[in-house]
Amino acid sequence: MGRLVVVSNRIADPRKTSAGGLAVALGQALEASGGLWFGWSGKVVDGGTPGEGELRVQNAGKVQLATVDLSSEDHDSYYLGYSNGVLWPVFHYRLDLADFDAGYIAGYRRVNAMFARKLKALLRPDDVIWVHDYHLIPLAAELRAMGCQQRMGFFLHIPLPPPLILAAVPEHEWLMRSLFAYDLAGFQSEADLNHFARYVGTEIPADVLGEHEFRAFGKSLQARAFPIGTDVDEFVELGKGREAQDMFEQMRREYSRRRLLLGVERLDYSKGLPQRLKAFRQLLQAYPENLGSATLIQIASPSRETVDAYAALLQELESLCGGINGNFGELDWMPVRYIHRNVARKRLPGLYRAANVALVTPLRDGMNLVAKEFVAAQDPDDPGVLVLSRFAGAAEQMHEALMVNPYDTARTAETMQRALQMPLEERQRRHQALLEGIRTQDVHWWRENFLTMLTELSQS
Ligand code: ADQ
Repeated sequence: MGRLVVVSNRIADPRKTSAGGLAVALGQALEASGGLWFGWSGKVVDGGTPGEGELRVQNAGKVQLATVDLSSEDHDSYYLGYSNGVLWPVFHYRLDLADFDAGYIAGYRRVNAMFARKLKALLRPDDVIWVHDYHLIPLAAELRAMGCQQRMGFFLHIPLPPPLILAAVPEHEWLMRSLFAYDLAGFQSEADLNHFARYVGTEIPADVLGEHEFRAFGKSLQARAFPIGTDVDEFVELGKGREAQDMFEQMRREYSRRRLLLGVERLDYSKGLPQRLKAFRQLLQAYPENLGSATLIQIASPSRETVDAYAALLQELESLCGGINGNFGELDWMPVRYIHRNVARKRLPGLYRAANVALVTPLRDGMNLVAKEFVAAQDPDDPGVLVLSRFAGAAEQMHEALMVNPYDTARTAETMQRALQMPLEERQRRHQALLEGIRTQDVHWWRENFLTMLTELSQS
């Protein structure tokens, strides 16, 4: 394989622990090939020229990190507007929250074109280019228009909705057409791949050549599901560190007389937080033996708060938490601890391990790595129980979790109760099977699968 070039909206220095499993896994592949990671610097230049941004290249070990700034106008239209105001809600099936402002698409195209221009100057002929996520769908088409012949793959980290939902995006044909500039498109789940195949079969003039091969606009495209995993070994190691141990001991001390349920996510409407809180309220109502004991720790880190839908969600959550604590709480017991902050990655394994039950109940999620990290962090002799939404991509793999429909409040509460009461032997059996699964299909497996397929295509 030639040099690997990774392109994503945000980049991370893979040497830092805060970077997370994905960055570490990509970092390893980049390091092995002396690769390049290209993306937005995170910096917004007030009053900067739209479609222009300063390029900076620095070395992080053997890897080159190349970043570009965004003007405030580009940030508003490309990032907040089109990526997070149109694609994120629609791809999570939330047409009601999409803001189809006609001005956003221009910014989305402009930034993709600018990234392509800046990146092209850094490319070598035998590079293999791997583009990540919904911010950058048209990047390959922009590169191809400038004559780039390199192999290019794309991976979508979020779900791909069914054709008729996708078709609500005014530019859906253009978006899907630009996917055909890649050689390989990867999705999180078989369900997403199936949506893609149906879209291609119905919405554009295309030939479905096989289960994984499609031809349209004079181009062939391979498409497959590559479910992303977590770096299990890295996470287990992190769990042995002082920060994680301290966290675990602190939680166990503080909640020695309680049963802990835990939710960890970015504050996002796709994660099903209000539905979860309502189910927890139902748990307290329907199973009073939990009063004075069951405690939900809900970590929801701040995310995209300038977008309206997020401000509304924040208010709803605060009101639900206040209602539950006010109605059920005692002087010495608060049923919900809601924390609107990030938890340092080094402490996360300790928090997961201290919990009796993890609630991973998104309404829609590409994969959900919290589910996998929770399993990786457990003590195999006394593991916690994973309650998982059937609408997370992870549900296709993690069959031994307790599956729920997060819209069904009564059944979700019943499942929380079942999780809290599960006998040790059943917990161990389920955990062992889950752990085996996430170990076999970890983030390195995911990366290798994708890159092997992309490079094999290169040789054909
Ligand atoms: P996210 O929507 O961000 O990612 P997820 O996969 O659950 O969702 O989490 C990604 C990482 O963020 C995990 O490593 C997790 O530990 C960390 N994280 C989340 N909330 C945190 C918090 N409050 N404090 C500290 N760390 C936190 C998108 C898609 C997912 C897909 C991933 C990877 O939406 O479906 O699984 O990309 O492809």
